[in-house]
Parts: sequence; C-alpha cells; structure tokens
Amino acid sequence: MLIILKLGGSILSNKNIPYSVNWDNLDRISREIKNALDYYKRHNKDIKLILVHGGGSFGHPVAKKYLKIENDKKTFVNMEKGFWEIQRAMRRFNNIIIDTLQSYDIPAVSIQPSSFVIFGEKLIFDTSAIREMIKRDLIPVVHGDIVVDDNNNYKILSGDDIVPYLSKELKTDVILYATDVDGVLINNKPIKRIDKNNISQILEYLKESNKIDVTGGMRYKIETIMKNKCRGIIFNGNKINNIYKSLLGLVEGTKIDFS
Ligand code: IP8
Repeated sequence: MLIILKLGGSILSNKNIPYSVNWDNLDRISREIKNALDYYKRHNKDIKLILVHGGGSFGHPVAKKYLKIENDKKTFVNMEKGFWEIQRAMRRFNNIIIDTLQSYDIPAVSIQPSSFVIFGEKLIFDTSAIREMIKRDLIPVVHGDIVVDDNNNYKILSGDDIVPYLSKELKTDVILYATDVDGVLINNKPIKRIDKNNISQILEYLKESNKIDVTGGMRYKIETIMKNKCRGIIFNGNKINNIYKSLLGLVEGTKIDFS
C-alpha cells in the first residue's frame, strides 16, 4: 500500500512566529509514524510512505517579503536574493523535520523541489528517484518550495500542489492531510464527505484560511484534489494518535473523493 501523508506547516510550527518549530508535535508525530510503520511490519503488511510538508513559519513569512500582488496577479521581485532565501528557509525546516524523523529510526530522505522542478502551465516534476527510493523502503520527505516557472518568473510550489500530483503519478492508495482542524469545517463542524454532489456549495462556503499563507489554504487543497481526480482525508494532526490512526485507515475527518 502506498500512502502520501501531508504534514501541514501549521501543525509543525507556530505560523505567527517566524522560524518557530512546534517541537512537541514534531516529536509526537515522528513517534506515531514510527509506531505505524512498526505495526505494519509486525503484521507482515507492506506499507510505502511519502511525506510532504508545507512552509509553516519558515517558508511563508520569507516568501511574503518577495511577493508582489497587483490586480490579483502574483509576481516575485528581487529574486536574485529571494530565491535562495526562500530555499534556505525551507531547507532549514526540512532539515529539522528529517533529523527528528531519523532520530526515531525512520529512513527519511530529503527531496528539495527548488533544485529540479519547473512549475509553469504544467508541473514538470520528475518522480523517477522517488519511485526508486520507495522501492527500497526509504521515505522521501518532499516539501513546499520556491521553484522556477517557464515564464522567466518564479512560483511557490505548495505541498498541496505536490500531494495530488504525486498521488496521480505514483498511483497511491490514499492521501492523508494532517491539518490543525478536524476536517473541512462548515459552521464549525467537520463535514463528513465532499464529492461531485456537494462540491459547489462547499467551495462557495470556504473562506481563505490564513492571511500569513502565500498559498491558498483549505479551498486550494480541495481544488487541487478535485483537479487531479484524487481521494483523501483531511483530519486534525494536532490530536494525539490521529497520525497513527490515519496511517492505519482509522482516523476521522472529511473524506474527499473525486477518483
Ligand atoms: O505551506 C509553501 O508550502 P505550503 C512553501 O504547503 C513556501 O503551501 C515556500 C512558502
């Protein structure tokens, strides 16, 4: 079974304080991932895992410094410095996450999109190395990043772009989104399921989730899942044991199905 787990930046950091790490969560989440991997091993069941994480308090505040928004159009400025500064912020965050995962004997290896991805009209993201890594039971940890586009500018590649893309390319069984809420909330209650029957009402209802984010929050997540015809579950990764449960298919949240 191939699973992609996205760890939202908001559960791994405090988004309001630049360069802050939520160490308690990072530690607990690493332990829960390890426990789930051990569970599969004990029961002789196969699991292949890819982790994706967002920008959190590292990528977002730095990217914001270089982003100019005019008439709803986003362009980056001063990027001879901005590109490496955003890359560096994400590299630091990714290092901290990988180091913690490895301290639990999880074979986590880093994938840095800014080094090889082009995100223009289409996403050009070669997954050959990731395929070979998962065959060897390594766990690629891919992160949201700054990347070049094909129009002499730059783009933020969100974890929410990466997850459905990899899911489609690698034909995953399920995508898991660990966020800081219980699912997609309507009147503060998580809705059980989103599919083609209720998607238009849901999209109308959703507001942008966070002002500090340079990417699109919950609405964008759902739109990319829909565009890529995937299925997954959005759940609360702040709650103890939810990451473990999600990897065993037992977590509660909002199921999204456009497969
Ligand atoms: O938090 C954004 O990734 P996301 C990455 O998954 C950067 O949207 C560099 C801000």
